[in-house]
Amino acid sequence: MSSCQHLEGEFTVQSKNCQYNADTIISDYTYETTIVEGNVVKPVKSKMKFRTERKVPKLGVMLVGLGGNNGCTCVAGAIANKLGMTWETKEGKLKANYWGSVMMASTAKIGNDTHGNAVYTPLRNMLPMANPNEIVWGGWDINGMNLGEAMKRSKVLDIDLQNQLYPHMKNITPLPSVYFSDFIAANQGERANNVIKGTKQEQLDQLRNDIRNFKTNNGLDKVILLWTANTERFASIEEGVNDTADNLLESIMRGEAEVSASTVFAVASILEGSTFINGSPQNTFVPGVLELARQHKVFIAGDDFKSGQTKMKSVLVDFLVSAGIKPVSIVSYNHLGNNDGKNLSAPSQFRSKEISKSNVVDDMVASNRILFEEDEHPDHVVVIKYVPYVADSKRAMDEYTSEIFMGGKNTIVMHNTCEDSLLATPLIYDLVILGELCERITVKKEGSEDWEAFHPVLSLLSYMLKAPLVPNGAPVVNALFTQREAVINVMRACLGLGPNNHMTLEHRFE
Ligand code: NAI
Ligand code: DG6
Repeated sequence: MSSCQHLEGEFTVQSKNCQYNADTIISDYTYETTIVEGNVVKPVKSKMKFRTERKVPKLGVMLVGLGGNNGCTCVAGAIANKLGMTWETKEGKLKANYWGSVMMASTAKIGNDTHGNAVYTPLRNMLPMANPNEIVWGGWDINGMNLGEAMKRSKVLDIDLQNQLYPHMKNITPLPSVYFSDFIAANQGERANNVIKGTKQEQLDQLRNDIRNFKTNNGLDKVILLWTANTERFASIEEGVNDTADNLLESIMRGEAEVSASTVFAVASILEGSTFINGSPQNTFVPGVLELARQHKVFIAGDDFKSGQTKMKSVLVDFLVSAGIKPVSIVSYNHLGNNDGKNLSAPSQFRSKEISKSNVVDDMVASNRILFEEDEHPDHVVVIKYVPYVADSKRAMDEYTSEIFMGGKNTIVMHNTCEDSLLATPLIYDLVILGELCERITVKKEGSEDWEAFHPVLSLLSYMLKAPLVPNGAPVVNALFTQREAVINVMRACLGLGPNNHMTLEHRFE
């Protein structure tokens, strides 16, 4: 019998380090790190308080790319869960769930019971957080198809479920969007029948109006924007164009061609005080956006959902390198037949994806100087092919070759088949739930009078992202479980609990 115990409901922490007030949870926390200077290693402690606002706001999420496979699956999934839908399949009756969402469907060890058994809690019970069932979903798409039809077009969900969802989806239509044909593949042109006309400045103003109207019309406390639209080509970073916040705003005013649609959305979001998350690989966050986010103290996070092949890679390579095994060749093929695959069949859009898929092992490789020389990397190749027949069911094939003990070689081959949007959608829920929670957490460092928010570049969302954006000078962490522990341990800190240390000393002595 398993010795795992479970805390099913909400819980309270009983400790002088954790104070529950009507509106806030305030914790006293000692952050312990280790500084290394030359050959000297010094433990360092710093004291701080964490403050978490307890009231979960009425949240609206505006998806850019609402009518796409991820966009409509996201809305469909929330409706199906909210209404507790069940549907018939050839394998029997299924029920809506949030599997694949780390915030909604995973647990974390919170402590031990009095017999020393590990006790787990759903992550969603650790702190007050938004529930996707209660989120108001909306957004934009350059294609005007209603979400009922878009759901059919996507071929993602089972037909009995689609039939039940259709009446709830058919009246949701995406707002017209900003379309700059030069940034996405030419093969997307025929979809662009729902676009905002006018100058770049007028388009920006329209997006800002859309955000305000969405907030007012739905009585929302807060709106978050998330880009799940087509992958764009990279924008070139040019002096006087997008290198500073002022230059970027002026570029939009004069209609500068090198400002992408995703950057215009990011600017609109920041100016409206809404967190902006980029689920695609392109460099939406040009230096001017980064500066604007800092000026307005608004969160931005990206880039590119880490959904399947890359998530596996950020586990497997971490395992290999931390086991003292040297991966020397990683070859990743994908083929898929959805509209994302069609867009990525164009070279410059593929290049954006190739970059975000290729950098994901760098930190793990760099962590082991026994195996790898400075600047030595495994050969790493990424191939993506468009095969319409397989639609959203993406096929990913990976070959990992490693050097092992005494000149041996080990090759691991993996084949993964899965609906791409069923992997990505739960990440959308996670990104907005965690992003919103982070907006309610502030820290007061010892000796300071001020409560400080997280850095505007919200790197805590890295778990869900292939190419995590981090504050300037901060190290990028790709290793999946390190990213997950960071989230859990920050949540524990908000409750005055130390990090999970996994030492289980209570079981290691007589
Ligand atoms: P999709 O092609 O089905 O959906 C994208 C939607 O964006 C389309 O409906 C399109 O009309 C719309 N669109 C394009 N430009 C727009 C604009 N300027 N404004 C508003 N809407 C616009 O693609 P899917 O499968 O939903 O993926 C969305 C994005 O997420 C892609 O960039 C993809 O690379 C990225 N992604 C997807 C993952 C997955 O597992 N599904 C994982 C990682 C990233
Ligand atoms: C083909 O690779 C299409 C892409 O959009 C991916 O499906 C997506 O980036 C997911 O990639 P991964 O590596 O996280 O499974």
